[in-house]
Amino acid sequence: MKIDVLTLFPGMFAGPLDESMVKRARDAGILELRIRYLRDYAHDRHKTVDDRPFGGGPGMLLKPEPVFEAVEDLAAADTHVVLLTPAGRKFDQKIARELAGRERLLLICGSYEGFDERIREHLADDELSIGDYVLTNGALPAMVIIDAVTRLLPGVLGDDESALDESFSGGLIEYPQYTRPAEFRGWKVPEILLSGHHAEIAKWRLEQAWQRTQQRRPDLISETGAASPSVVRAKKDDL
Ligand code: 4GY
Repeated sequence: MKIDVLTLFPGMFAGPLDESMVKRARDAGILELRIRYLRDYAHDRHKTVDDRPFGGGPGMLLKPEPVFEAVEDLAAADTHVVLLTPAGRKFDQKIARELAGRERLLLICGSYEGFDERIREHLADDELSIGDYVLTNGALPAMVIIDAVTRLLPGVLGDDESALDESFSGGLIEYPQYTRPAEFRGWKVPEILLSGHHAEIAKWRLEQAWQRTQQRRPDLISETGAASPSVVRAKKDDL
């Protein structure tokens, strides 16, 4: 997969994308990632990328010309062009899977108070938000999306890890997990996990995941596309 990022703050990307799984994916050639500096596409003496909003109001907007030129330079016919903005549809695991299936992405990071509407209207295929808060710019959202998408690319996760990915308690939050020692500062690991009864353990985990999800994230159960009670019951009956 090829991902280009268009940003005014390329320096922010040094670090997070050079570590861990994303680094592995890049080194293996599974992910080809390029950070592009928007100012390189401004041609006046001051490399201007922003301007004041028509009609007045506070702050500055990203002006259309550099962004259009950059996208025309960087995007191929099969490139999915994504604008990062709090006004976009909310990014989640389902969208991560959708993006992981694309050949090429171009992520455009917002800056200042926003963008000229023509960028949104005539360049973007998609607008995504990582959550209902306002950051100083779109660099962190871009990195969040790259991270979530990269671990879904074939060959990035080991077989053990990918088998775990949402397959068992799909759509629910994780069940409690423990490792050694079996007793730590007087706190014991639940007996069932030490029993060796695999079917009973699976049942316990599903029950725990289900209870936790009901308590902490009821939205995951009622929302379409997430865990439905019938799906969870069906899984339980399988055990
Ligand atoms: N949240 N999800 C986000 C963001 C910065 C003002 C528009 C977000 O995706 N992007 O907060 N971006 C803002 C700053 C202009 C972009």
